[in-house]
Amino acid sequence: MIRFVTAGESHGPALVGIIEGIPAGMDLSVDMLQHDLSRRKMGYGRGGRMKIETDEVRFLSGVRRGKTLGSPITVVLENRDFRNWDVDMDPNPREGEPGRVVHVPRPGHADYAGAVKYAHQDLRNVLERASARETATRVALGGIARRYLALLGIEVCSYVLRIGQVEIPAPISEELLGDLERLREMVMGSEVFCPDPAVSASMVEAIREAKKAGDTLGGILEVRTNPLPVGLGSYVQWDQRLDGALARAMMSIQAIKGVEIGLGFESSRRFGSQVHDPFITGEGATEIVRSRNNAGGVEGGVSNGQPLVVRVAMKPISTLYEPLPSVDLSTGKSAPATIERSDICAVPAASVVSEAMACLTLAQAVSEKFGGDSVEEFLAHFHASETRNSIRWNRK
Ligand code: EPS
Repeated sequence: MIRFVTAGESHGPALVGIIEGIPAGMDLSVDMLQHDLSRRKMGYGRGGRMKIETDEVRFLSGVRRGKTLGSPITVVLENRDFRNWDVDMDPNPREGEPGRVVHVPRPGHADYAGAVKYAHQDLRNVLERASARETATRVALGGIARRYLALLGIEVCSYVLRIGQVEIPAPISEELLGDLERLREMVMGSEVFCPDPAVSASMVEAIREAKKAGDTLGGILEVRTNPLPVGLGSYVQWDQRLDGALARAMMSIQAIKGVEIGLGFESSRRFGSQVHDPFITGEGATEIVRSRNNAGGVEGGVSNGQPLVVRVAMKPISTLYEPLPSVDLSTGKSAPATIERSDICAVPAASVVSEAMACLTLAQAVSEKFGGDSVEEFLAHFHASETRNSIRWNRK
């Protein structure tokens, strides 16, 4: 079973993540994780913090000489900005030095509910952990999960479909969706990770306008895989459904407000005949294929051999440079919401984080199905299993 936790405050000394359940003998080095960590820092609309952080990852456990040990893997990412916050974030008591306290909650942020819940007087005690800085750790752990999935040939990618009112007008071509490498190149060629260059330019413009107005923007992104093995997840119990696990994983990302699988909400507007994906007999009547993928690769909570398609909606960042009305919790008087340095739009970054969460969730489902303490055992279990779209009774 694969489990993971993260720890660390946004301006504390470091971020830490632990993942266990990755089999022994898998090739793993920090270089393999660095590309995703760099991508997460990119995207037009990010704030000044991204120039400070390098997000270089270090292993503290679980890896030796480039191979996993089967023991828990610990990753650590230093917060370089801590040097500017060492008094405020000092773990030791500091009498008479309260640091930069925050008393006015930002509408839309965890500030208020978190302060009431944990009885904090200083909202910094909430916002430091609620911050999306934590997602750097998820991307590091997601990179480990990505390597694990790659052992089975599973690939995960993502792209941005909408920023505010600017949206890709037509579906991305099937040809491009079928070539994940090319799709990735197109995404990386865009400042906002949108594979359509013209739309990408309009998205950048929309973010620029929002910045000018002291406002922020959200958007929609999509995560997609190549065809998955059949049989990840299960219909037998509510908490084993793969779509349920993916929805939870995506909704756990800061500022995410909606998740759709495949056709998602659109399927509720159509007749069944326009929604469900017909079966077609393939080559030699031993294969079965589908004429479309409205299900997004999951039926009955089980992967069905099609690519997984998950769409994720992100709300606009809640720190506004033209702040909304709020209340100073220390005086009870009206006050504009606190302004903390922040991003204008973090949808491109969220696409990388969503990929990481998809990798982690799929890795959990893969390990549930195939198990294995070593890579050899894991692969032997996989090769002994029925995971292809086949007509079983015709195969002998
Ligand atoms: C964030 C506020 C900003 C973002 C941060 C998330 O941080 P700061 O207040 O230090 O400028 O840059 O994101 C990251 C640091 C990151 O690595 O993604 C927030 O309030 O959630």
